[in-house]
Amino acid sequence: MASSIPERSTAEWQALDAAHYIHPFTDHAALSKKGTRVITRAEGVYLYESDGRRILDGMSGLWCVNLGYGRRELADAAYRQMQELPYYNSFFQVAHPPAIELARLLSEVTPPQFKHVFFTGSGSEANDTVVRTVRHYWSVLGQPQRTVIISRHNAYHGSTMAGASLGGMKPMHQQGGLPIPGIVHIRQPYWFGEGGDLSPEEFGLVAARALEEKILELGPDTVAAFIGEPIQGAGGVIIPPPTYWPEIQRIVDKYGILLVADEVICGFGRTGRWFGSEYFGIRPDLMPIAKGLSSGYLPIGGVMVGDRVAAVMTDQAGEFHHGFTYSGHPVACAVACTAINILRDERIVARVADDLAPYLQQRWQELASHPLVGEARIVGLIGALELVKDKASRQSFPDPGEVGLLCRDLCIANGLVMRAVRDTMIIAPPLVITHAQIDELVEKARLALDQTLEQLHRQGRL
Ligand code: PXG
Repeated sequence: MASSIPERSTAEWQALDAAHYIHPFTDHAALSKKGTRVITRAEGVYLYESDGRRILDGMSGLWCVNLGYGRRELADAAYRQMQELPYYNSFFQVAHPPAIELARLLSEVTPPQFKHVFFTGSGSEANDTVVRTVRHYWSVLGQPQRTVIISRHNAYHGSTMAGASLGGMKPMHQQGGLPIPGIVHIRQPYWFGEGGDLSPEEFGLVAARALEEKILELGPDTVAAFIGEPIQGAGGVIIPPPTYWPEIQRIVDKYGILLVADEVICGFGRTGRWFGSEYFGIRPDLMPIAKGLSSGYLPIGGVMVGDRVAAVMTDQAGEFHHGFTYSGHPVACAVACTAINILRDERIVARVADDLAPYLQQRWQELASHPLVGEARIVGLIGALELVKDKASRQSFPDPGEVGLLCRDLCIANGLVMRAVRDTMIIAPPLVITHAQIDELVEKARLALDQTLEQLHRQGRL
């Protein structure tokens, strides 16, 4: 049978896109002026546009294609499973091998307290599942008043009602009457932007103690859980000072509240450890996962449920009235099993820690001396550059976001996808990137920084 996706010119795709397709997180008036960029194929760490232009994907798609593009084994796993059993559910006391095998594999690669998983179709659904799980948990334990979940400003936990509420993105809250009740936010551990004269270590403690202050303000017996990304991704790759997470762990232990580490970005090797929680030495009770779980090849997410919660949910809770048509989708599970096996067999997480991360770190830090860069920070293969008006005082530009966008567009023109979050440039390349490709990434980033600086001088803005 011929492909259902016909050959069309770039202009034809753009016209059809403008006529029919509502994109996520997009201002369509602005898009239709420019025309969408059309990506037609990809291989390894490179994307190809409809006109054949090659671009180094410094963002692994949307923080997910950790194994790079074009892995035949993942396509084969999907093809085989589609022929064997393309769909069945796990609702009515049934299951199928791919979901059971993936649950087993996850219990092996996650920290020891995790032996159970609840599957979802995405990271957002995983975080909706978190809200329902923690409230149900406390209710079963006879503490139904423990409903409040504490999160952080500028966190990202998804775009469903609960996911966007847990997130701390103001523009998202302003659309649709969010957050939903019972979700409150504390400050983020963003030393570069908010640390003032404090050292990173001092600031880390101050930011963590905001959790204790909030717990005391609300009343400890009303608080169900604290949720945080080990490193905030969409918020601008905010790497907390080393004092932050240990202090958070102390506080959640002291008040007995559940700790949720959102591993949707940090999970599956991004930090050089299997999970960001391991990098920071914390012991979460729940871990939402997605993205790298299938290396982005098919949509799948889940919540790892730690022993403390699993004991209650599996023994005392009766029926949990929650689930999705695609919870544990067999094809997505088969692909995820293969992705995990590739990570293991090719020792990719260790290679990130021992080889790729140290090399990228060294090259990334070279950019710190650029006149526009106020800070270059990186852990594993996730990093950021803070673009500033004045390096010494960490003074930002007057219209946050403008310079970042300029730099991002110049990166793309040079053949590199590097994202801008306000004036913070961020990268999270595939975990299979080579040294030569790291060199290419850094050189293209440097060129874009130089061009940005030149334009700012020309416009008299520096
Ligand atoms: N948690 C975290 C930490 C995420 O980064 C989600 C949950 C939600 O996952 P789903 O699969 O529902 O998208 C995410 C998603 C960006 C961007 O602009 C980041 C995400 C999604 C869309 C855009 O960086 N992260």
